[in-house]
Amino acid sequence: MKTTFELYGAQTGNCIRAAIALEEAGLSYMPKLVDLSSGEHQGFDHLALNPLGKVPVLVEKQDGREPFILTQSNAIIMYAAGKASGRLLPDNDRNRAIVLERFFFFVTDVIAVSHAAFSLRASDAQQAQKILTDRMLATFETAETYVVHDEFIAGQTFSAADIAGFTITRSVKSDLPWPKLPNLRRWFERIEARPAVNRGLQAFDQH
Ligand SMILES: N[C@@H](CCC(=O)N[C@@H](CS)C(=O)NCC(=O)O)C(=O)O
Repeated sequence: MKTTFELYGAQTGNCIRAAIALEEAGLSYMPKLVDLSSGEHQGFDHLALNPLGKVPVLVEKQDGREPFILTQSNAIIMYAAGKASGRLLPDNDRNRAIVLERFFFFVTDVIAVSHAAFSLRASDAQQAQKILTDRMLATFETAETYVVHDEFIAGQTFSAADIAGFTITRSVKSDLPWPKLPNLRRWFERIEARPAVNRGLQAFDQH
């Protein structure tokens, strides 16, 4: 049965994480650029895919079946992992649990706090924004401990935890206290050099 994937998205951390997961899982897909600046994500066609009017959205098409539509970047990463037999999530229970522990560390303790701080940017709540930003930046000292002895965030192999860590590290790169994070710096450069990561970073460049 022929299967095709389309990934609707834009040049944002959530979309790039989804694209990197598909790339690292070895799934070929067609990136579909959604123009957020013109409000395309609030148009009829996009709302039919995601009534929340958000990206990314993954659409899986198979001959003779209704398209399968999946929203939420983290669900897309997990779906890609399920199709990649051990490449993003290890088969071993304990190894998988550690990957999930660190994946959710980045998703809930770092990315969510960063988004909360960002959402206050246009408000008068500058003090609250600073508290959240400082708390988010401080979490990178925990991330540093993950890569003191291991090459990747959750052990000796690349995983979904590296994907979650990479895009947020990239987006706050200029604000991080790098002298305190020497192992994290080496990890970041290692991830940045991966061909699949590079393809994911460029997925929404010119499509
Ligand atoms: N929790 C969602 C968040 C999706 C989200 O907020 N996407 C942003 C781009 S990163 C978006 O579509 N923004 C347009 C808008 O909210 O109007 C996910 O992880 O996919």
